[in-house]
Amino acid sequence: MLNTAAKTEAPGAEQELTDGFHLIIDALKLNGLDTIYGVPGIPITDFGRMAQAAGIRVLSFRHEQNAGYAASIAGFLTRKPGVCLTVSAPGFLNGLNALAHATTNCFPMILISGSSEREIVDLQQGDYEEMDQLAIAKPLCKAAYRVLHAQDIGIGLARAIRAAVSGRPGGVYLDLPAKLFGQVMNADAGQRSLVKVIDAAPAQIPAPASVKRALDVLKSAKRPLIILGKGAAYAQADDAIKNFVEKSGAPFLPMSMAKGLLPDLHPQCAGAARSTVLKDADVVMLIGARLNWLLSHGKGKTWGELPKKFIQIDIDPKEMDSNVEIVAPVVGDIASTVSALLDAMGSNWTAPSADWLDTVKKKRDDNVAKMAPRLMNNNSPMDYHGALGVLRTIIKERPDAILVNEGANTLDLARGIIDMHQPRKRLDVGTWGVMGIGMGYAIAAAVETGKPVLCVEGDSAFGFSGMEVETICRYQLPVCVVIFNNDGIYRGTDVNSAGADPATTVFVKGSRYDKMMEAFGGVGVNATSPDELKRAVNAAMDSGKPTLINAVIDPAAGSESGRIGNLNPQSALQKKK
Ligand SMILES: Cc1ncc(C[n+]2csc(CCOP(=O)(O)OP(=O)(O)O)c2C)c(N)n1
Ligand SMILES: [Mg+2]
Repeated sequence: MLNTAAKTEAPGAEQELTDGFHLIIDALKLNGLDTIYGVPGIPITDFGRMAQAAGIRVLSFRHEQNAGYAASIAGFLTRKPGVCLTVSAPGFLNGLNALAHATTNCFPMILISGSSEREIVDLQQGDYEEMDQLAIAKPLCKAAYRVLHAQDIGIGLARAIRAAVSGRPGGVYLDLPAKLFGQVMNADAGQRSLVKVIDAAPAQIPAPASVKRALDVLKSAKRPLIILGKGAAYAQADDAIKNFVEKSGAPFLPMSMAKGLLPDLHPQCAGAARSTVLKDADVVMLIGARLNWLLSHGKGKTWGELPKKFIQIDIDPKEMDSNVEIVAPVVGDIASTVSALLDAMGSNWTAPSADWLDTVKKKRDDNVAKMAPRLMNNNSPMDYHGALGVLRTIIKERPDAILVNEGANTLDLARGIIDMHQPRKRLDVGTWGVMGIGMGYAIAAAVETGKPVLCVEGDSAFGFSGMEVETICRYQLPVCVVIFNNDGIYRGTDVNSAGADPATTVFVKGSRYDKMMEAFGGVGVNATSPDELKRAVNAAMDSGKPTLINAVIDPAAGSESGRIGNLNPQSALQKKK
């Protein structure tokens, strides 16, 4: 229903009127965009109030970057663009990091920012929060649009939605100048100007010849491997993907956010035999995974000496041959492509040789057995393994909880140790390895799914979004934040050999992050052993109360940059200690 603003006062000219404020709200609602993550201020404060009054859920954050990350992961979880709302210039810039992150990670998101007066901005006459936001946003997103007239709001939002979700999803910027909100127009004409986007992300059916070629290559494999990326998780084609992987009989390796698409404890899962399968596979099928740095670009030491053939399934044709030759490119959306593959496989697909499957199984079982005793230690202060062993069991017992994870050691070790059992339950730093997604992701995960959220955060990682614990308390969200507090970045033991200032990687020793949560009425716990940690997390997950657990980790337990220390530049002049 149209959200009519007012009637004209003029006698004899009575007509229903609407305005920019109401048209934006109507356009969002018409397209099912019912949640906004943002920070209020000029010129969007009243818009936020009105949207809330009109039934849109408007979540106010303490910093736009966190609201932006929330919107980006909402997009990943729902396949609808997550909406972030900010003020002009500084608020816009704070949101921009998340918009670029959404684009890089292929999450659909729309950053809507209010902006200052065009006439003044374009003549650079020094308006309040003056900035040519559209020009700045353009290189960082899939598309950027500005709406100048109330009658174009419907089309503007329709374009933004389509750009965000169609093809390879990504971030879209929508610039709404202050004046637009107050523009008045005839209500009927306003309603007619709105656009309900039909089939926003149309299926992209792969060419049958490309499907056949891919299956021919897969069939020829002696040691096949399937790699599932977060694109496969995003597709929400969970049953088809599971059927395909099982029918192929091939070992599969989930990328971080694809963990749980098939359970990590599935007999074909090669997660615990990663280096073996990457080295020894002769045919590798990528499903919604890119050959970027996370897969060592498909070449070099990680991939071993043996020649490999790559099959790649991706919605973006440009992805093919990005790093190495793809002998069987299949361009299409993942749901359509995987069902086409399943259809074309027929009913008598031959499983890979027992030799290959046994090699992978043996490696996996050996690695799991090696790790097992370390996960059961009850050391105090804790090491990563003791603490993560406890969290692994908790997630196994609560497989529908959502795990948010960031840090260096805290990230890399949790990724390897905590098994995931259901699709889209692991949300983490993504393609850039960015710190700061934690509280924004946790808030959106709770809001969008209604499931309990367990956030496993390095103490440094947490600091990037820590103030949002107030937001978590304000909205009473079922979020349990566990901070792996090792007094610093990677380790808490560095000393500055040159002077009085602390080393660059250490924080105040013995900090009590749990007190932050108590300041806002949440539950704070200081846990010094795996047993204490287990009790506190279970209590938080049972109660659903906002909780922050300061998990005291041995400051000497971590390693530089977690598992990616090799990416640090080295000089021949100055060998690192
Ligand atoms: C936005 C951003 N800034 C800086 C970094 C560099 N960085 C990578 S990991 C990390 C923090 C690691 O420390 P912590 O979160 O405490 O995890 P730990 O290794 O100590 O468990 C930082 C600052 C980054 N990845 N992203
Ligand atoms: Mg740390």
